[in-house]
Amino acid sequence: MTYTIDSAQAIFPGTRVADAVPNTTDKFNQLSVDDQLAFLWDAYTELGRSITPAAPGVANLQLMEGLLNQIKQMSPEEQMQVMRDLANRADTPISRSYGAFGVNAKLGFWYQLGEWMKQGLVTPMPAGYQMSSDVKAVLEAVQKLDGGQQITVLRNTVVDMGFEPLTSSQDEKVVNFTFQRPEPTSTAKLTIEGVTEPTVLHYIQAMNVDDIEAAVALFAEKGALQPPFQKPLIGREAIAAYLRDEGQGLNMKPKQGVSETVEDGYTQHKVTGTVETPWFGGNVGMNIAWRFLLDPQGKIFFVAIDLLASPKELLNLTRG
Ligand code: 45D
Repeated sequence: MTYTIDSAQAIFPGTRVADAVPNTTDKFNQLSVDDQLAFLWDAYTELGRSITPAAPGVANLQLMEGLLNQIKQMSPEEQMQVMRDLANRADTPISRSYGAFGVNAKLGFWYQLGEWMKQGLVTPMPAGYQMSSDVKAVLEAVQKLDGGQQITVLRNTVVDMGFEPLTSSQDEKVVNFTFQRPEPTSTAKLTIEGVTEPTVLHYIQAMNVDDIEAAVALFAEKGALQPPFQKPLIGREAIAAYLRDEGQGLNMKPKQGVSETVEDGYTQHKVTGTVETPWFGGNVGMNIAWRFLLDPQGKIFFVAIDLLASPKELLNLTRG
């Protein structure tokens, strides 16, 4: 048997991912638009406190300065309408501009609006809004999640906003929104308890210095990368575009793993540990598993990145 991307997805089937994240997102999507904005504002005033101010500070917001200033100058009613349009994915000029932003640009855009809301320059809520019991239920669901899961829910809502024409692709995204690494990454040799496979070690090392090219070169021509809760991205070009948008500034701290030879010279490796996003730095460590399948040439045929259900899952290295 040779592997296909489909069959590769089933390696290490005992891995328990954080289903609570898509479940909570579904509940969120069922709220009315004003309830969604109220939920987000509430969740953000809690979680936003642990955003490291240095992160957006070094990210370049000039990219969308025009758009942001336009919103700042609007009346509170107009500002509310912009936010409703974004949440509704309405086809408006602002919603289209936003839809063309990469993930970190979208987060940076809202970060700036959030700062202005705190300063009273942008309105956070519709006048006279009363929180519905539906919102309270979703807020309670979110409070039960761990920090990594909470910031993932928040991030997904930000990513889903705005209008994207069906023809838009990753390459057209405004991706030159980069982070400066606060401190040079340690040059100490990376070790993962239980895994010595060079391709796996090189992958993590390359990502930890934002060397996307080196990381992508480790993939097979038709290799695939499957981000948390998403379908696999297939081929080096798609993977590179994705990693340039979403993979920069991450601090990957793999701890332990397991390796084994499977069929036809393929090998599989499961590695667990934590990943920090530049937005939250050491304040939030996401519990992550990487499930690698390497081809007989030692190239990455498939890797899934999973957000784990609980810290206990970090120790689940069984093959079954
Ligand atoms: O008023 O090996 C709201 C890959 C509206 C690559 C707002 C990876 C209301 C390969 C929007 C709420 C990338 C897959 C205001 C590994 C409102 C690989 C503002 C994994 C003000 C390991 C909201 C990477 C704001 C991972 C400003 C797992 C919200 C990365 C800000 C995960 C939210 C990164 C932020 C995550 C959330 C980052 C900044 C989950 C950031 C989350």
